[in-house]
Amino acid sequence: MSVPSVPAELAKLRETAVSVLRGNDLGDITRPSPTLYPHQWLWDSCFIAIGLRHLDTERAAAEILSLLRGQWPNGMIPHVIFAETTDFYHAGPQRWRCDRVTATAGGVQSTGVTQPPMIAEAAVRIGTMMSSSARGGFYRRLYPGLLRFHQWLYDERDPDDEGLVSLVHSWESGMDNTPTWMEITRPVAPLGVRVLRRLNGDDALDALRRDSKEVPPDERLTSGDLFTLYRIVRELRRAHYNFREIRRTIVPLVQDVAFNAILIRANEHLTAIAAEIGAVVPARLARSMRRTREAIAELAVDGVYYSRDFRTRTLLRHETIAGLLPLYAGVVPEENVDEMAKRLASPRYWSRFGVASVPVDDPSFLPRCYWQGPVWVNMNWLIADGLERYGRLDAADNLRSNTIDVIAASGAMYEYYSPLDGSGAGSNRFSWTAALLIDLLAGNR
Ligand code: 9WN
Repeated sequence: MSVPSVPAELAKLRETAVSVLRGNDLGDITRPSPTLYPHQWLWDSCFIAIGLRHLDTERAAAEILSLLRGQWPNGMIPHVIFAETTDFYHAGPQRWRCDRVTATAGGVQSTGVTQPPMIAEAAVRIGTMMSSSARGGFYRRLYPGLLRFHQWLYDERDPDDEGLVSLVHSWESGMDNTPTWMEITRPVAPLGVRVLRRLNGDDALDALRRDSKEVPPDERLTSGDLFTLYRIVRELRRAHYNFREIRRTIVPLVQDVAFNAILIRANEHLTAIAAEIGAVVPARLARSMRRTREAIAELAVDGVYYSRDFRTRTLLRHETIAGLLPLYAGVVPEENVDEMAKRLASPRYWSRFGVASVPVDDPSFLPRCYWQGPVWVNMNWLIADGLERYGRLDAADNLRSNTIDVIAASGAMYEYYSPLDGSGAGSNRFSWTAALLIDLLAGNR
């Protein structure tokens, strides 16, 4: 496929991105980073495929279809599908033991939770690069599994038919240590963590963790929080990953605003895919889809969107980037869009480098710590897409070019970037940064 015409220095950056993707390619899946994340992640593969389509459309389609190997009989597509590798991952199959509960479609090992449903978006983007007959073939292979996944989201995770699906672990949100989730998660910390915290000895746990060998611990979530997330996995395992049982445990349950916003967009794409192959979305699912569009309004107060505690129905009033994703969903009433775009463009969120994951004046803001402040390329991509569909073209273009600039200035494909000085953090060979850079440089809409 021809390389789009970009200036020489950007062409070199694109080459770096391509080599990162090649280096992380494991055949028909791409790992998010060489040592930190050596398996396949659901939403990572989607963002990766959106970039890969410019290099090799077939390969991009394979990346998406390979997610179906992990599908559970109940329809869930898991957040991680474990690759056959001896590379160490801190939350590997032994922590989940899902093989005791179920088998997967492809006989692969997986985690017992899901991740933001970006599959339909990726599929449609790939489809734009295909001839109509190739696209039809791709969609026909994907559709049955994708449909069952969307049905599972509602049947399992919206048991009271409210229109909003609930998440059972912050890993499902993809924003592991975002303050909203940490606030609701910390009260269920294991006893040891609570005692150490009282003695102010969180650091004592650092020696026990194994996820911070590639990346300094202060760029990831705290050890106390990590051990709490492990505890929640243990609870989920005991509840057989079944929502009816999970409901009866101490596991925090959140109607996550970003996840539901992504679901809304995914539902639209799923409907378009169905129409193209002459399938009919079952009426029950179509009704749930409509309900989500309406129900997300319940999460807004004075134009600001929050996640909600499923059990208590209270809004988790922490302003984060998650609350901007209704723009991507296209559900912000037109009369509120400018206000939201203004908030987003204020120095609280939008430094020169893209959108901070937590506003810089928030007490929990840390510029280089994971989802507690840094700019993430996938978030910039989603928000720019939303701004564009609302016709805010200048804002979308600015955000896209800032994103390219911050990656260019770092010279590497970092996992995330400080909103204060644009310095890169986390893994420096991160696949979705590479893939989305390639997509941004292609200028495709
Ligand atoms: C847990 C792979 C994933 C991303 C998430 C990101 C991080 C995993 C971890 O890495 O989470 O799923 O081990 O920290 O938060 O968004 O999908 O890149």
